[in-house]
Amino acid sequence: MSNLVTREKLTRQVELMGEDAAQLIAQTRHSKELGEVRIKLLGRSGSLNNLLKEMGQLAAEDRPWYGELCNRLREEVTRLLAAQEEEFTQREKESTLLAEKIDLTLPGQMRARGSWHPVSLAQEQMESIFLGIGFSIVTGPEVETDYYNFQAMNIPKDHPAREMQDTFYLTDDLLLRTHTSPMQARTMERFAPQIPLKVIVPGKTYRRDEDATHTPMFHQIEGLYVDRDVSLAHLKGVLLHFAREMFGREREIRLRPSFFPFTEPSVEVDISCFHCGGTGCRLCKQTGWIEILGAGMVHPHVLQGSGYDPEEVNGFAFGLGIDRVAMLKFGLDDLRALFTNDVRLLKTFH
Ligand code: FA5
Repeated sequence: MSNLVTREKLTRQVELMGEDAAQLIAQTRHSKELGEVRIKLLGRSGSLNNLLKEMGQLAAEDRPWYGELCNRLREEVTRLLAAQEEEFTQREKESTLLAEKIDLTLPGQMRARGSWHPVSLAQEQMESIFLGIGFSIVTGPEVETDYYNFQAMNIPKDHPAREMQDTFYLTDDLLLRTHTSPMQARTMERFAPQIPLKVIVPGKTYRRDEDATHTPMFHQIEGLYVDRDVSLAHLKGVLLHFAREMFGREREIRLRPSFFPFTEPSVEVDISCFHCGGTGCRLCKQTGWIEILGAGMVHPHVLQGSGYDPEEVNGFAFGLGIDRVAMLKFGLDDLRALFTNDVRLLKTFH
C-alpha cells in the first residue's frame, strides 16, 4: 500500500465521481447536452482519465485493484449514459407521434371538381356524331396566311366577301383565321388525289365581331367530303342526321340558297325549332326555323387549287358554329356568357 494514497481514499474518490456522474447525466435535457457530459466524464481529459492518473503513484500490488475499480466506474457511467440516451430517443419519438397525430374523424378537405365547359360539351357531342358516320378529325393553325384563309377559298384580295370577315392581322400576310374553311384547302393539298376524303375540323376562329350572338373568338366545325358523284342530297342527308342526333329525332332541316365564294351552289341550313316544334316562338323569332350553318358544294376553283381534278371528283363542305349550337342546346340567350367565366353558370354543367 502506498504512503501517499490509501485504498479507502481512492474508493471514496471513485464513488464521488460515480455520484457526480449520475447527477450530471440525470440533469441533461437533450442528446446534445448528454454528448457534452459524456466528454466531460469519459473524454481524454475527462474525470475518469483524471482518476486513472493516480495509477502512477500506486504501489504495484494496488494497481490491478485500482484498475478494476475504475473499470467498474466506466461501465456504470456508460450504462447510465446509454439509459439516458434511450430515454431521449423515446421522448423524441413520442413527441413526433404526438405532433403527427391524425384525427381520422375530421372532415376531409374538399377538392373543387371542375366541370366541362358548355362549348367543350357541345363540341364533343358534335364530333362524336360525325365520327359515328365515318368522318375523321383533323386540326389546323389558328394563325393563318392570307392565302389559305381567303385566296385558296376563292376570295381574292379586295373581294367584298372579306368585309364580313374582318380579323386581327399579325402582318400583312398573317392573320387569325376567320373560319375553319382554310383547312379545306390544307387537307385537300395533303391528301390529293386520294378519295374519299371525309374530315371534320373543329377549332377556334376569330372575327371583329361583338354582340349578343357574335364574339371576337368563337368555335367552328368544318366538314368536308370529297369523292366521285357527291350530290347536294348527300349533304342534306348528313346534316339531317346531325340535326336529329343533336336536337331530337323529330327535327327537320331546310336548305335556303345563299352565297359563299368557296361553294357553288351555296346554302344556309335551318333546323325546325326544337322549342316550339315549328309553330313559332321567341327562340325562332316566330318563323319555326333556326339557322345553324352554312354549306354548299365545293367550288371547282377550290378543288383545282388544292390538287383535285374537278372533272373527276366533287364534294360538299359545311361550317357550323359550335358556340351557337351550345347556346341553343343549353338555352342561353347571350353568347358572351360562354366566355365571361361566371362560375355560377359553369357550375350548372356539373
Ligand atoms: C362561314 O364561316 C363559312 N366558312 C361556313 C361554310 C363552310 C360555308 C363550308 C360553306 C362551306 P359564316 O360566316 O356564316 O360561314 O359562319 C358560320 C357559322 O359560324 C355561323 O352560322 C355562326 O354559327 C358562326 N359564327 C360566325 N361568326 C360568329 C361570331 N362572331 N361569334 C359566334 N359565332 C359565329
